[in-house]
Amino acid sequence: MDRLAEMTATLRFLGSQETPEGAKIIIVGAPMDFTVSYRPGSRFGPEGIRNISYGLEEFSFELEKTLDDVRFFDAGDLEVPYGNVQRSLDMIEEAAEIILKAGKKPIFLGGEHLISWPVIKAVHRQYPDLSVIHFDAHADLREEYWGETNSHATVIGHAARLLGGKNIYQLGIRSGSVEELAWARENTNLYRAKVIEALPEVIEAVGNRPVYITIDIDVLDPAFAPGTGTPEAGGISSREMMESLYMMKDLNIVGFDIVEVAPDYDIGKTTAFVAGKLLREALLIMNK
Ligand SMILES: [Mn+2]
Repeated sequence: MDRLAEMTATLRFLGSQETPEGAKIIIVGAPMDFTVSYRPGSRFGPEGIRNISYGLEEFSFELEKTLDDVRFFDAGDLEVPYGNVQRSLDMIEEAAEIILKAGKKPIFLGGEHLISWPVIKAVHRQYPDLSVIHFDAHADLREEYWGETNSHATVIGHAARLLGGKNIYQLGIRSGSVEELAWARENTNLYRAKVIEALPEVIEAVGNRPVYITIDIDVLDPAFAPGTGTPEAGGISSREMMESLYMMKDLNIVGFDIVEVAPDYDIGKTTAFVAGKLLREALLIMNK
């Protein structure tokens, strides 16, 4: 944990402790956006989310819980070497490993969606019966994208091959290739465009097993989350995403991330405000 304590942070998320001592949840920013297929900028996501967090209440009106009662530490951003994908992924995995070995729960802020892959790898080592609940507009099941196997379009494919695809639940998906759709039908649990209608079945299937939740903010309709690299029309509302999180509050959540927030496209910081509120509620739900 000393390594995380030494990380420099100019700003920590609302309510964070100043040191990792006694924290049960650790937030780490992974400002990486080197493999994106359209417009970059999610490297500024963690900073954008922290910035707006001071516009939120510590108290969740709906959960009736407050961040004051959550022992968590926002370690700041990893200093990923820009352009070096493999080294960056290794650093993210190492950070996740440190958190898990210390008996704490990791929350990662992207960055592009590929950052979930090294985190899921580390969490899976700790919890071999891990399931993943994946909120996204995109299937992210490609084997390679423009010749690269490590891409934000391949991340869930990697996870599915590691965990077994039937342990992957994909919600809100409304974009992908014909091959991805066929592969998903055979190998994962993909609920096309559906989120809240599909969740009761997913929650029942996961049961008490450890679960990792990954939220690509583009699962929301661009009307609710314009600040992202590859917006996709026809998504859910921020209300539906909040309700979904509340529905999962009794699950055994052992890791969590929010990815693909790109503040430079974020009119009125709308997307960062949604992501920040989701993060606050996730902290409150994971505080067990
Ligand atoms: Mn996506």
